[in-house]
Amino acid sequence: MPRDPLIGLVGKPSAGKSTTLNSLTDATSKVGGSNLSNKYIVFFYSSSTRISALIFAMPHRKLSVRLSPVFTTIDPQRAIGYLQITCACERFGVQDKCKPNYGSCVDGRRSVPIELLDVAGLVPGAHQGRGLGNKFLDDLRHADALIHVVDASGRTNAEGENTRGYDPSQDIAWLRGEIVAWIKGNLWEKWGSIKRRHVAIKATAVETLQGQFSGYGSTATVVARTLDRLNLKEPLEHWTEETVDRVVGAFTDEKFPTVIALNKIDDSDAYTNLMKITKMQDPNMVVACSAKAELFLRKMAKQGYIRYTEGTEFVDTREDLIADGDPDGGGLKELDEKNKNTIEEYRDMILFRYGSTGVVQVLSKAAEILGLVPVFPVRNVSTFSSGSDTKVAFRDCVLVKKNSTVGDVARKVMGDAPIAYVEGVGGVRVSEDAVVTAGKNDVLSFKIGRA
Ligand SMILES: Nc1nc2c(ncn2[C@@H]2O[C@H](COP(=O)(O)OP(=O)(O)O)[C@@H](O)[C@H]2O)c(=O)[nH]1
Ligand SMILES: [Mg+2]
Repeated sequence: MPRDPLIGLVGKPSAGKSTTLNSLTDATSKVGGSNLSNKYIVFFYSSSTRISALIFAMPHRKLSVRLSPVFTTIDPQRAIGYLQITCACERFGVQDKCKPNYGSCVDGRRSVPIELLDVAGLVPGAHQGRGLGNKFLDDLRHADALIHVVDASGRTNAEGENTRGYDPSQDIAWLRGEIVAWIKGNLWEKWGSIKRRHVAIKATAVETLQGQFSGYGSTATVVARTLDRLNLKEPLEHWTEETVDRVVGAFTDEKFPTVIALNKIDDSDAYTNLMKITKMQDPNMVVACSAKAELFLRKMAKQGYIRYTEGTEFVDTREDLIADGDPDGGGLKELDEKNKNTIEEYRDMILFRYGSTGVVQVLSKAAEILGLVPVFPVRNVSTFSSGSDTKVAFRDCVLVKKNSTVGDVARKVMGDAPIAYVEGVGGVRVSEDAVVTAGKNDVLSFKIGRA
């Protein structure tokens, strides 16, 4: 059964992992309804044994239970963040009827829950067991993509201790190097016997490597893509150590695609580092952000001091709204001087300069490199409803990885229930082999029964 995607936050101590996690988790969007009596069995989250096991201590995942709304923090390191996507309701002009079970949808901008993992404890030398090295690397294997949180202010050194003028571009190379060294170490240690077995059983390179890499959550497809990318000529038994290094490097990039979050852009020292790193790295993989600012803005919004649209530059205070002609100031509370200044500063340093705090964009970027496709399982493909209440549309949304088929989605959503056929928009039958993409085969109704 396909797992739910999991995004890991990595980075040295004090880079801002926990702050980033909290800022993405503490969503002002409401979380689901406590409608446990809903009879339609949508195995929405039950496909994830982990979550269901942790929350309900449920022995079997086929239980038709919806998650209770209190699922923001699963354990100190795991949390549910909200990924912003364009909802299918917009395409069909039913924004008014759109009522997500989890997350929210405002005018077609939908916040979809996604699991995040704070992978703490990485320090240089982790692969040799330094710090929480082994624990870190063990956590890491569950992640499908990584967000590397980098302290772009240069005010913390490689170990996360206070300093000034540290070059944060070093962290980018160093972190990937740790992962590569860990995987290489495990492989190289046994290389002699791996080779002998490979020759003796006449295995393919994919089979042999997958045997070694499955522990990192790899699949044969990932290994095959890695080898395709390298286009190696020599058979595995003749690989030199240098070839093995290249294989491990390519596998790391394939298995752990990484977004670089250049954090702390509210700090005056960050700007030059930012310019430098954006020039060095694939600009498409780098996002500037301020987790601290995002956390602050969400908190102030939640407490009724400001209006803030997450992921945008739009912040309104009571004063702003009064100036705009609303004598009631939108019903917002009056800010004290200190918080007023902080908001002014964030506007100047971040919102007007970068267009947003960047944190929402960090998560979107991670979803993009993973190629996550939002799919909307419905009961009825005309009303888009999930239950008897046809006035409510698009209750559910699941995120699947790119190249997933309709059949993959069916198993994720329906578990082992026998599917008679699958209906798409317009009542057309959709093959279980059809690939789901954004806008195509992404609104599906699974009909239970024998075909
Ligand atoms: N200026 C600034 N400080 C931040 C930002 N994000 C985190 N911090 C601070 O950096 C320190 C370490 O943050 P934390 O999230 O605990 O880092 P972790 O060790 O990577 O989890 C804390 O004092 C945070 O307040 C940011 O965007 N800007
Ligand atoms: Mg932390």
